[in-house]
Amino acid sequence: MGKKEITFIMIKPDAVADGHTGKILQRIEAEGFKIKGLKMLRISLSQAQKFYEVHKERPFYGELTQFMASNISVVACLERENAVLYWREVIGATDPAEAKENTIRKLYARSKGENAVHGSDSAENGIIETSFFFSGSELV
Ligand code: FUP
Repeated sequence: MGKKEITFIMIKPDAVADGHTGKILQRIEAEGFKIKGLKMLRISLSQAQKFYEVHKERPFYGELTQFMASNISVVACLERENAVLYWREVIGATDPAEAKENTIRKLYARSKGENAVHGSDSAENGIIETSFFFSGSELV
């Protein structure tokens, strides 16, 4: 058996606005994740800019950060064996046109830029990104 790991995920403004929040939370539980923290919020532009700072020089940075601050998101910390890679399998490729059947992005994303969900890319970032949005007392 693999080791338990945490990952940080977001249900982005497109998926919340399009009414997919409940189905995505149901999928999270069906895939065997334990929800360690969960909240709904409107991410500020400065939070979005800081969160995606790694993409600062990329041409899509402005659009991406404005989109993330445009409406309500759901943020969560999930625990599971191999949580980081498993969640990235469940969500599929960044561009929904390239995502496999039945992945969350294939099912629900609007486009490559408005792609329904986020998932950390490493166990280390799972911890860093979780602490960006959650204090210790907000996690079980
Ligand atoms: P992912 O790890 O799949 O979320 O993808 P990246 O970290 O590469 O990109 C982060 C976000 O930037 C994506 F979710 C959407 C946005 N993005 C674009 O809008 N255009 C691109 O070409 C690549 C990423």
